[in-house]
Parts: sequence; C-alpha cells; structure tokens
Amino acid sequence: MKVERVELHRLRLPLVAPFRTSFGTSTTRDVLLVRLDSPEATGWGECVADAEPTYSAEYADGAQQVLRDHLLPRLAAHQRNGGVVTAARVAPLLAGVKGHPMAKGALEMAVLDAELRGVGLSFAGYLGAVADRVPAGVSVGIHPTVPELLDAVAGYLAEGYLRIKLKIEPGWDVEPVRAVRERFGDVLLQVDANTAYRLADARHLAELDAFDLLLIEQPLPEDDVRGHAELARRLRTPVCLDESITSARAAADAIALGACAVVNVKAGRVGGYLEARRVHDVCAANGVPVWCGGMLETGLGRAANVALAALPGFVLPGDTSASGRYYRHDVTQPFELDGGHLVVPTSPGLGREPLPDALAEVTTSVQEVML
Ligand code: OSB
Ligand code: MG
Repeated sequence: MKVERVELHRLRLPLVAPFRTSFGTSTTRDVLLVRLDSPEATGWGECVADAEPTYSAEYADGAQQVLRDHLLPRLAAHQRNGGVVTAARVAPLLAGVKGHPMAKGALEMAVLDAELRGVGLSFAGYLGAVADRVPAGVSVGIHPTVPELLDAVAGYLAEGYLRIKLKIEPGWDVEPVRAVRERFGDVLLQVDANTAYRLADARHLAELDAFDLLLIEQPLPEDDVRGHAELARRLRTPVCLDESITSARAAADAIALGACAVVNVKAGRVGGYLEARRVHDVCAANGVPVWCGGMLETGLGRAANVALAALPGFVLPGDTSASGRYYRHDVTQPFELDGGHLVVPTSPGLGREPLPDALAEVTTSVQEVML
C-alpha cells in the first residue's frame, strides 16, 4: 500500500454521564483519530489516550505530537526508500521510538483498516474471529452514594448487560460490592482498582473473597508484577492485570510469575491489534482466559475491539458496551445491544466509518501531516 495522505483529527465527545475511576473523573472524551488515504481505500485509527496522563503516561496532545514528529516521518522515510506499507510492517518501522503504544497503535489501526478495505477482508476475518457476536459487560464508575450506584447497575442490567464491573478505590470497595451482590444476586461481577492499592492492603482486599467475584483487576501499581504475584497467593479472588500488561512478553512474564490468572487485553496499551492478538495467543497457550478491555472508544475503536473479542481465547464478557453507554451521538453507526451481545462487523476493514455529519459535529481540529 502507498500512503498518500494522513490527517490527525481531534474530537470532543461529551459522555452521557460522568465516569469516575480511582484516577479521576471524565465528563468528555478528547479523541485523536488518524485518517489515512491510499489510492485503494481510506483507513481510520483511534488513539485511546485520554486528555490527561492519568491511566498511563500517554495523553492525546502528546500522542498527536509523537505521531507528527516521530512516527509518521518514519513511515514517510520508508516510502521514500521504496518500501511498501502494510500493517505488519508498522510496529517494526516504529520500533526505534520507545514507548507511546497508544499513538503507535492508532497508526497501525489506520493502516490495517485501509489495507483490509483494499482487499475486502474484515478485521474479524483478519484477526481470526470465531464468533459472530460477543457478550457485553459494562464498567460502572465510582458513584457518590451506594443507592445511586444500585440505580445505575439496575439500569444496565435492565438493558441486558451480562456482566458488571465496579470501579473501586480505598473507601469504595467492600460496601458497594456487598450492596450489589445483595441486591442483584448471582450476576457476573468483577472489580477494577486501576492501581489504587498497595500490597499492605492484602488483608482488606481479602474481604472481597466473600462475594464470588470473577476477578479483581489491577489492584497494585503497573510496575508491581511481583506484588501482584504475592497478592494472588493471599486472595481467593482471581487477579487480572490491565495496566501491567504492556506487551505479549509482559503477559508471558506475569503468567510465569503467577501474577495473574486472567488478562484484560487492550490494543492501545500494547501498541496495536497485532500485538493484542499475540497477547491473546500467549494467554491461550498458557490456559489463561482473557477478555477485551475498553477505553471509552468511539464506534471506530469499538468495531476493532468487538472483532478482537471474537477470538477463541476471549471467554469472559468484555468492556465492549453499546455506543449509548458512552455517547448520545457516536461518530459511526452505533453499536447496539442485542440480547446482551454486540454483533461483530463483517464488512471490509472496521466495518464502520465516521458518519460525515456526526464527525463534523464533534471535530475540534484537523491537521494534515506532510509525508
Ligand atoms: O481500566 O479498564 C480500565 C476506561 C478508561 C480507562 C481505563 C479503563 C476504563 C474502563 C471503561 O474501565 C472501559 C470501557 O467501557 O470502555
Ligand atoms: Mg482496567
């Protein structure tokens, strides 16, 4: 493929409700999209970095700068040297730049979308999907009070969500989990701490063992893999890692150390959908179940996530919620719940593209990057 033109689009999308986690409260999403044109097709990539570097070190303005000044120039130099661009070559081409997996992943996703559209193959077909629909879970933020949380959970269950994930932090953990368990019985339930605890909290976290949770996600800091291994020995609740799993190698190491029994797979966190598939493969080879995480994606990132979640190792419902859980007006044709599931797109590439009017409505800037 020959990349002829690249644009970096910034969008500001209001969330339908504030989303509070242990690292902050979001009321809008600041989205960076990569639009890439080849003679055969246009491809779109979504960068999942937020406005602030609070989930990980990346943030949207930084991702835009690293794409413009460090990543796209490498792609352009490769083309000037006569090289052909394919999704599989993107990560090797960018390997000289350290870090910035979300920025790299967005570029790889745009290349892959254009490449697959050019040959008439879907993300699901390319990645190796084995399901035509995937079960949908929902990630429920920290609420001001337990009654407000119960109202939110009741609403999601009424919509058909098949699994509830509660965000927790010190001071908001055992009580809300007990309340949801008592009110909603044996619903599939798990928690996500986004690194808010320390190993010294092990005895407190063991109180969650009483509630038959599917898993506890990332209780300790990103770099504390050994701490997670020690914590896992002290809990009955299975430990799942999110932030710590930065590559397929990191997944293999965490599994070997006994730091996780389950893995949350997020393409942006590991540099793209190709590495995300390798994380899936490493986990499957070790008998470790995985599920598809989310970063409040628009319909573009969601389309790719739903395709990924259709791989055989994704045996738990993901944070692959319907568009309406996040946005009143998504930038693509929305994803909707169908009996608690999302349908995996089968059209070429992502199978979703921005609706021009919806995109224009939320666009704050467009920057062309000269190749
Ligand atoms: O830790 O999984 C997380 C959202 C933003 C950043 C990190 C996380 C999340 C979520 C929501 O939990 C997942 C989603 O519904 O997209
Ligand atoms: Mg998480």
